[in-house]
Amino acid sequence: MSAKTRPATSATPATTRANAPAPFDLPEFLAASTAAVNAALDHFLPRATTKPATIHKAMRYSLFAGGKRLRPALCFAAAAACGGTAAAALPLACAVECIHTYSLIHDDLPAMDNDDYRRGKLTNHKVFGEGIAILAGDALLTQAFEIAAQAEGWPRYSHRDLILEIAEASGSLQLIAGQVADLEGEGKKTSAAQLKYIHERKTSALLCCSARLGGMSANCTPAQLQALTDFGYHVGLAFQVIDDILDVTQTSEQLGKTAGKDLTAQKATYPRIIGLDKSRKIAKQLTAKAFAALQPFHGRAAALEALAHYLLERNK
Ligand code: GRG
Repeated sequence: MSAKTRPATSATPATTRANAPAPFDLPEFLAASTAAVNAALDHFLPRATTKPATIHKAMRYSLFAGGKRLRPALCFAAAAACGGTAAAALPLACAVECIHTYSLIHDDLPAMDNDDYRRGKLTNHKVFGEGIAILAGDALLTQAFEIAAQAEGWPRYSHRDLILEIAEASGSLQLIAGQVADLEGEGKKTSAAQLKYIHERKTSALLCCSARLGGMSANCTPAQLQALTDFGYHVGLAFQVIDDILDVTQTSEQLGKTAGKDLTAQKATYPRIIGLDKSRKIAKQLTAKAFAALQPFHGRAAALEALAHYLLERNK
């Protein structure tokens, strides 16, 4: 990472002029964070030629298909807010991206959402077949724990804490619970409360976990960890509301996946339940709550603020 995008340290000037906050270059931060995580994932994963080559090709195919790398960026940004380094957060940033990619591969399977396109490319099962796609997802899930185990330990957070954090966010009470409720809700009338339950687990849990892991990699205080939890929770919900909006307002080309899928599958979404205008309002309110959660950082969370704003305004 360049000096400009490196997490803030006490040597980082707080202002460029008196009373003016330092401008934060989010595109540069995202580019540096993506480059760092891509290089590290390439290092951590077995080569595509390693036997059995099919599975390693399939894992790499989806992992390097051009995802936005938002969860790693959140992890780095949270580490920076707590005075940590990108280097310490790197294995954890890679681990959450492996979990995320596994969930997308499985979500796209015929038994689930049955999607042909993801990240602008054919889905994993379309290229490698269903059996290998299931195994590639399984292998990425396992790989996440192998990578996380290679992180340093910190005085306040042991490897046990890191592993528990990732397991809980991706287990049957969170990520999987959200997917189960999503599957079971298809074609049924869903209340706003049920929808929130799905969003909290399917989307917010892993985004929240990414922010918390970044904080842990900086040996954050319990108060900072709580602030990151509140931030990640609200930003995660806002992210999913925007995702639902984009599904009905953007084209498949813009999204890199099949647009309008939620409507076709009769999925519960905010636009479907409360309409587009109210959905946009809710996304803004959630983002405001995420901003408010950053107060304990006293202006040292520029990357997190910029990310929350970007996630609200994104168009893909
Ligand atoms: C465990 C099978 C299984 C599923 C868990 C995560 C999930 C539930 C399903 C994946 C599909 C989905 C709509 C998830 C909600 C979160 C979300 C909007 C994911 C897309 O994240 P982006 O936009 O994707 O960050 P990229 O491709 O940019 O990384």
